[in-house]
Amino acid sequence: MNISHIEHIGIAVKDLKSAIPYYEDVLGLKCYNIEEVTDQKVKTAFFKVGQTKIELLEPTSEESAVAKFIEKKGEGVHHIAFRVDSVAEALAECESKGVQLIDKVPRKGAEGLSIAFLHPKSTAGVLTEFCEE
Ligand code: CMX
Repeated sequence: MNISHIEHIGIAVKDLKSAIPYYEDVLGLKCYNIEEVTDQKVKTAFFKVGQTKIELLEPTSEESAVAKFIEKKGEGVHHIAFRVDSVAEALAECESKGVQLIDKVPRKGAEGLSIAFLHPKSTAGVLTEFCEE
């Protein structure tokens, strides 16, 4: 696979309104997009840091993976997302190397990207996402 850079770091928060002021007023970043991803049951807020984005994730349902994560571990870093040329190819390579996939085929994520996740039990404890434009 060809990873070009870290596309984003996903951070689980209880609510965007309480978390955004830290990123804007303390770190001086600008929230340039707020978007709900109904498929993933989250509302997201994006900030650019060079080529990489910070993606804040607020759960919109108790069944959301992010709600479950916050309940278990509290707010904090939830996943890391790598930008690849082809999510399908990256998944095929991971599967052939014995990595457990969460998504067998790419699906639609925030900002119109094609995305897929690897299971944290196969990736040294870090929920890992691939993204393709
Ligand atoms: N990072 C690291 N480990 C995680 C994790 C995370 N984000 N989320 C769960 N885990 C661990 C749990 O701690 C647990 O470990 P133990 O068995 O040692 O306790 C194990 O994975 C199973 O966790 P669980 O709470 O029982 O949750 P599930 O198995 O039901 O789901 C997962 C876990 C990763 C499969 C699910 O969260 C998932 O499918 N995630 C991918 C989709 C997603 O996270 N979407 C939200 C973001 C969307 C976006 O960016 O737009």
